[in-house]
Amino acid sequence: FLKSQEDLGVVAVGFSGGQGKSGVDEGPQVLIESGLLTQLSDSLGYKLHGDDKVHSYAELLPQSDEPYRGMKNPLAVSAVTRRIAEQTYEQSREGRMTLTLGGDHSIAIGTVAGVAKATRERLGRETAVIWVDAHADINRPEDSDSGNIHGMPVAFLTGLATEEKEEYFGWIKDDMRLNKRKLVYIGLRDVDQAEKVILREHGIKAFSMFDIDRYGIGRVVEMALAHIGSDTPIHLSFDVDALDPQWAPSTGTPVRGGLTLREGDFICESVHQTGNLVAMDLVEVNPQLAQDQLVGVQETIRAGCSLVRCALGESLL
Ligand code: HAR
Ligand code: MN
Ligand code: MN
Ligand code: MN
Repeated sequence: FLKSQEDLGVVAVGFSGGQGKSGVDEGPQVLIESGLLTQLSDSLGYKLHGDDKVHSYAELLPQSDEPYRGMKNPLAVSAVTRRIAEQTYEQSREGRMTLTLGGDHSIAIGTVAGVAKATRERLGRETAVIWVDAHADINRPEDSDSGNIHGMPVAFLTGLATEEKEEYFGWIKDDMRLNKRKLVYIGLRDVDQAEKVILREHGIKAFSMFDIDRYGIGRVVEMALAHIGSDTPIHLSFDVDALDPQWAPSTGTPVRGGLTLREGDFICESVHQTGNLVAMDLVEVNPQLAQDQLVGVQETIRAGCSLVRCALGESLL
C-alpha cells in the first residue's frame, strides 16, 4: 500500500495536554537524541521526510481552556490533534510510511484521522488500526472518570463520541474515521467499566493479557491480523504502557502484568511482515517518570526504539 518502502515521514509531537503529568512532551526529543532516527536511516536505510524538530504547537494553545463535557484541555487537544492530522495526512498521501513519536495517546486522534483520510483518497480503502495498550482509550467524554482525553481517542475516532463544535473535535469528519470492525486491541488489562460495556455492545475485537497468557502471543497476533483481513492497510498505534513496567517504567499510567519487550517486538515484527503497515505511533514515553530514574528511563527509551525498529523491519533476515 506504500509508494516506496524506503521513504519514511516522521512527525514528532511534544504534547502532553491529553493527561495531567508533565514530561511526556519530552518523549520524542529523548527518543531522537538516543539515536532512533539515525538508526532508521543508517541501519535500516530509510530516507526520512518531515521533521527532525519536535513540535510543541505553542502557537495553537489557547489562553484559557475550561473543561467541556468533562474533558480537560479540550481546546488545546482539539487544535493540536487537528494540526497533527494535517501533518500525517501530508506524509501519508505521498505514499510514505508515517511514523509519529509522542506525546500522550490523545495525539492518535490526529494521527489516525490523517492517515485514514489519506488512505481513503489514495487507495479508496479503509485503514485498520491495531491498538496495543494496557488501556482501551475508548471512553466517551461523559463516561470518563478522569476527564483526560488520552483515555478517549478511540471513542472520537470511531464516532462513538461526536461533537458539533469545530473547536471541540467537530473537525473530525467521516472520511477521517475508523471503522469499528477494523479495530483490534492487544494487551488490555486496565479497562474501565463503561469501556467494557462499549467493547461488548459494539463487538469490538480485543485481546487482553488473559488471551495472551491463554493462547500465546503468536496465536493472538495471528487472530488479530485475521480479524482485520490480509488486504487492509494497517496503522499500528503502540502505547508503551502495553509493555510491563519492568521494560517500560517511564510512563504515566503503568500497569503491572503487561507484555514482555520480546512480545511487544513480536507484535511489531508480525505487523511489518504483513507488508501492509502504513503508519505507526509510539506514545506515552515520559522521561520524567520512573521509579529508579536513570535505569528506568534508559530502559524505556531502549524499549521504545526497539519497537519502532521492529515495526520498520529490523529483524527481517
Ligand atoms: N481509562 C483511564 C482514563 O480514562 C486511563 C486512561 C488511559 N491512560 C493511558 N492511555 N495511558 O492508554 O482516564
Ligand atoms: Mn493509550
Ligand atoms: Mn495506556
Ligand atoms: Mn520490509
